[in-house]
Amino acid sequence: MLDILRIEASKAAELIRKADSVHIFTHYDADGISSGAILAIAVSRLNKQFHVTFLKGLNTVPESDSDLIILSDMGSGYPNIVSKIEKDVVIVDHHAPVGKIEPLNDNVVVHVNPHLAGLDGTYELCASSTAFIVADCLGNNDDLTAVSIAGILGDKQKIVGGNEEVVKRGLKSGYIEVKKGLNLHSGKLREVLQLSTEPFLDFYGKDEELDEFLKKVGLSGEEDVDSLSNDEIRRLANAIILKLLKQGAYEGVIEEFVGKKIILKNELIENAVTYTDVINACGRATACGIGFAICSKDEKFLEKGYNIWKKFQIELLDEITKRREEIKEGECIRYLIMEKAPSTGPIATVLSRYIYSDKPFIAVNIKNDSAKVSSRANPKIKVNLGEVMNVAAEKVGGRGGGHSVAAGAIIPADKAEDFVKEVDKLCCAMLKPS
Ligand SMILES: [Mn+2]
Repeated sequence: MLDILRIEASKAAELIRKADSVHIFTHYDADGISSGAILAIAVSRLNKQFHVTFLKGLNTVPESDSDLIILSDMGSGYPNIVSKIEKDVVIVDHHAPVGKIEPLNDNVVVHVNPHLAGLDGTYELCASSTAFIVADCLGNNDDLTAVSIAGILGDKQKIVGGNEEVVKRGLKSGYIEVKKGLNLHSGKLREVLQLSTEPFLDFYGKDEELDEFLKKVGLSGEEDVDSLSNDEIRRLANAIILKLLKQGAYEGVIEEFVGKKIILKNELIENAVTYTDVINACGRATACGIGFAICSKDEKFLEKGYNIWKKFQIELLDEITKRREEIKEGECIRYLIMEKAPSTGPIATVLSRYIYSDKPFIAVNIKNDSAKVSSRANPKIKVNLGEVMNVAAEKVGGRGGGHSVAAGAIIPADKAEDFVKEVDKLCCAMLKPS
């Protein structure tokens, strides 16, 4: 199924082989960091020089002294910028391509994107699994299938289609293993349950509740999650499912964490969930280089990475605890208007998936003149938030869009209340058509 994508990937490989030095510009999230690492490692194995720059977005024309520019996890949506690059360019991206790229002079642009190969780039191929296809054309890089897991999980994609082919290769070559178990972090059970946000079990700062929960399950909390017996895992899984349903979680989250556990046999962090979260936290903490070093198996940075992740997790949990008190209810939505909060998306994701899964959830974060909006729903709620964000934002002089269950907007700060009212109205119209 990846034949057409491979044709473009082999053209990319040809350009890379021709260059003596390569400059990779990549996104700062887990998919960006891991795809950048896959490409950099594959390039370095050909004894070529490489540079990596992490970006929040492609806002200006990237400049470099290297022979070739690679844009990773970005580029497909910015034909005007790509068309101004004064070098040969390889794009390795999975975002929907927009417009037409017109290379300067006789420069060559190779565009490796699942959408252009008739494949699904939303759930079935991310930048890092696409980057693996390019790496695969450059030599034997089967070990990098494990690195691509960080992008697949980080972008909340599924292990189906193209991703599944990449993972299968990893399984076959022994770099990835899938075991029965729970998709929880590794570590001491008590701490894992308390700090977990996927799933969010609402035990943070609630020691007594956690003690009682552990007592019922018949565990002390001092156990290492990875060495629990099958029977203990079964008891723990049942108790967690019950807890999730009681606290209002969306049922779909249950199948995500029960059943399979992905192990990365040769990576610094074997637990795929922890591996992904550590890299993601490094990106969010503007420490992309540390995430990159972990993908490159540089042990010196492992402890730093763990510390960044733990700090990130605790800050997120503190923020969730604080903001929960401030949630308001519209007719058909729940919403939160915050000022200068450290993040918007992660709060909206956790609260909408694990506590308030019955209505669309809108988080507005006002920062100076503008406000950033993140909205979340699940397949059980029949709304299209991408459309809602688009229409409501335009009405107040902003812009928005996205997927049906996860979308965002940027609006003028003084229009936050008007915007929320408009969103409520639009959601009601979709939920209760007259
Ligand atoms: Mn991505």
